Amino acid sequence: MIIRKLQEAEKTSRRVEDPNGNWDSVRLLLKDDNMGFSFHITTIYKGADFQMHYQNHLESVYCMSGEGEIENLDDRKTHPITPGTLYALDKHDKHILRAFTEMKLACVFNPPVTGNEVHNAEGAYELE
Ligand code: 9YT
Repeated sequence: MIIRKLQEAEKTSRRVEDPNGNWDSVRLLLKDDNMGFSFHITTIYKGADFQMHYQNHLESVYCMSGEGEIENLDDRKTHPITPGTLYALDKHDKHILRAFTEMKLACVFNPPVTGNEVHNAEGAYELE
């Protein structure tokens, strides 16, 4: 069994900051935990407005707090994100995330991220 605390994990290398200043993320579960997914608590900073495209991963995101929106760049539809909203990028959907306030999100990745990824120019993570 694995027991971890966010308050302790965020003091370690499990906490990563976006080099572009849009978010930070604490990876509570990573590939080497052998769960088949990774689990992250991600903070999106107020005013963030950025594109992502996880070509190699499926991602599910649950909003715990804050307000924002997601724009699906395939159909150009925009969806509000408020506490209780889940979005799942089941088609590797290319998207823009906008945070009107700071947002706290719980994110799951399949396959799991290793902890060393940074977004490439497409806003994707390479497979390692
Ligand atoms: C909202 C979102 O896409 N979060 C992704 C997780 C975060 N960027 C991370 O841990 O790399």
